Parts: sequence; C-alpha cells; structure tokens
Amino acid sequence: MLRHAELSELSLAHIDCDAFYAAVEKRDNPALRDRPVIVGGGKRGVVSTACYIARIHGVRSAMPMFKALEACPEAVVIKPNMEKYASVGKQVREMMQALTPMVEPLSIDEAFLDLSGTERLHGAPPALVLARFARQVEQEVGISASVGLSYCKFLAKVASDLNKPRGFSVIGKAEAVSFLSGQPVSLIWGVGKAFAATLASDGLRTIGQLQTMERSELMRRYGTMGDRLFHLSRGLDERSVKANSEAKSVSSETTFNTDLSSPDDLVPVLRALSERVSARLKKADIAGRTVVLKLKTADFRIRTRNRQLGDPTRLADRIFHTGLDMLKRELDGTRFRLIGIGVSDLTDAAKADPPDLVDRLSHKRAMAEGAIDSLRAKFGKQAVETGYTFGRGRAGQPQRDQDPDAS
Ligand code: TTP
Ligand code: MG
Ligand code: MG
Repeated sequence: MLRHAELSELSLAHIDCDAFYAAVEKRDNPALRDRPVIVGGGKRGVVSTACYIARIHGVRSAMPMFKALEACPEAVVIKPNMEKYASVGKQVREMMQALTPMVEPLSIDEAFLDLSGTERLHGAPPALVLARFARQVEQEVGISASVGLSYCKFLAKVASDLNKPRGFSVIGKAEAVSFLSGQPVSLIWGVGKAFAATLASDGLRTIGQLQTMERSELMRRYGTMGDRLFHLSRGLDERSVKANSEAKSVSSETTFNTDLSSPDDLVPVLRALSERVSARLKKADIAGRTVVLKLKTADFRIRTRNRQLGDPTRLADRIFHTGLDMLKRELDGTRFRLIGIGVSDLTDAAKADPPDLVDRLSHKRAMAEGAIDSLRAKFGKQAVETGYTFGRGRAGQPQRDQDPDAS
C-alpha cells in the first residue's frame, strides 16, 4: 500500500538490489537464510557486502575482514563468486529491459529506468509497474530489490536507498526542497568525503544551508561543483536516462613517433582524426553531442577536455573546430605524445547539425563537407583534402591507428 499525491505523474525510477552478493548466496543455500552472511575476503581481505542481519552488528562494505569478524564473530564468510553475480545481475537487467528500453545500468545490481510514456503499454502507471517488478524479482530471481521513484535521477537514487531492504520510496516535486533541506551535503552526487570536509570547514553541513545561497556565490567558491550544489540542493536535475547503447563514444587517436608541442604539427593531425571520426559517424548514421579531446603529455599524463554542443553533430568540421578550440588552451609548450578526438552522448543522426541560423558560415562549411563527402565516395578518400592536411603527406596523417571506442 502506497499513497502519494504525485504517484501517477512520476516516472523516473532507480532500482537497486538488496545486499546483492549476500542475497544471491542465501538464495542458493537456504540454510543461511537467518544467519549473518558476509561475502568477501579474497586477495584484498575486505568485505564486499554483508546481509542485513550482519549489518545490525555493524558490518559494512569495504571494511577489513578482521574488523567485520570482530563485530560479528558468528558470521558465515563466503568468497565472492563473480560469475554467478554477473549472471544474476544480467537476469535482473533483462527483466528491466522488458519494462522499457530506457534502462541505464549504473553497476551490477542497479539501474535507472525512465518509464514515461509506458502507461498504455503496461496498462498501469509506473508506480504500479515498479511494485509488480519488485515482486517479480523476488519470485523469479529469488532476491529482493528496492525502488526509488521520483522526477529526476538524483532523487530517484536517493529514494531507492531510503527504505532498504525491500523498500519503495517516492520523492515528489512538492516535497523535494523540504526533504532535502534536512539532509547532509554528502547526499549530493559528487560530494565525497574530501569535498564534504571542505564544505564543513566553510560551515556548510546541510543541504538546507546550500538552498539559501546564491548560484554565483557557490560558483565563485567551488567552480562547476558549485553549480551542481546550487541545482541539486534545490532538486533541479536535468540529466536524462541514457539507455545503454552499443558504443558510448566514437573516437580516434594517434601516438606520435616523437613528442610534439607546436600547433603546426598538432592541428593537421587533429583535422585528420576529426575526419576519421566523422566518417565513422556518418557510416553508422549516428551523431554525438559532446566533443572530447584527449592528450597525453610526454610524461604520460592524460588530459581530457569535453565540450557539449547545442546540437549533436557528425560533421568533421564541427568536431575539428570544437577540438581545436580546446586544444589551443593546452598549447603552452607542453610536449604531447598522443592526441585523440571523439564524440560521446551519441544519438541517431536525425537531430544532428540543423542549419545554423546564428552561424551562417558553419552552415556553408557543412554544405561544403557534404560535397566533399560525395566526391570522396566517388573518387576515393584522397580525392579531396582540406588545407589543414593538404601537402603534408604522412606528417599530416595519424601515424599509428588507434580507434579506442569506449565500451
Ligand atoms: P551495493 O548496491 O552498493 O550494495 P548491496 O547491494 O550489497 O547492498 P544495498 O542493499 O545497500 O544495496 O553494491 C552491490 C554489490 O557490489 C554488493 O553486493 C557487493 C559489491 N560491492 C563491493 O564489492 N564492494 C563495495 O565496497 C560495495 C559498496 C559493493
Ligand atoms: Mg545494492
Ligand atoms: Mg548498487
């Protein structure tokens, strides 16, 4: 039984299995049902997870095993069986995907689900679909899960943790701000121990305190994290559920034979790599909204820079110019051994590169790129070169091919 004024409107859910590894072990050995169970040990000698009975004694994930056994000497300790957990995790995930394609897994035992627009399909609102789902997991998989239902990712995830195990919690728009005001700052996604300590030393302990602060003040103090504090403290979170697509990014990178630092050397390579990325996007009929520049310095430090575009793109020209803009800021004499460029936030190509009313020049370049593409399709890749790579022979081309698509 569940009552909530917004129950029929909320559709963003987070589902997380309860004491996952331990629950699987209890399922497979009913004699363990009422006993404290700790899964862990192995090489690192720490607790992976503990069942809720062991948690009563204070046992927690990541605790050294000897401490856990001091707290709960009667516990049954089981070595992790990762293969088994992976297959149970997969089974649960497939059940989620039967509810909606909009499933974004976060780890082996949890995922975000966007159930908006599924009411007709299921003949029931998301809340009821989720309650049935939790029951189905218990009956068919033999473990339990907790559900958080809200209007945004941040609060859905918070909600799923509120009433574990076998929880079902709802956080609606109306109560979001007052609910958050009493919570510690560490509840905010991205606020770890170190940052929470920084905030505490500035006198900020509760989210309610953040709610009274101006955005500009938070940003002046904490940079982009300040922006996040401002929004999340007020329950404002625009992140959408991103269904797990096959590839999460398309990118291309190259390692130089000798380390390079000058724009004359780096820019043509960036151009060639951008064209390669663009060609693959066009072939797959997809586009990316975030351009990612990757550099590795001579002393093997990796720098990645991202920029989100207004609209997704698959054009070499936009990828290149966005990358070039980011690259320019990094050119301070540092020698680089690797450069890469790519796009993430992949979508299908339908929404990509609308004619740009603001930047007419970019529209012209897009048209030119279309012409180049068709010439290349007819006469081969070398038929047309842009001035960036023209006449540079191998120097302007990536030397070693590496197309490390993130999985
Ligand atoms: P969690 O979902 O964080 O924890 P849990 O499912 O055990 O318990 P809860 O009911 O609070 O959700 O993690 C899922 C699994 O990941 C967990 O069963 C074991 C593993 N894990 C580790 O190996 N080490 C860790 O530090 C954590 C947090 C989890
Ligand atoms: Mg869990
Ligand atoms: Mg989890």
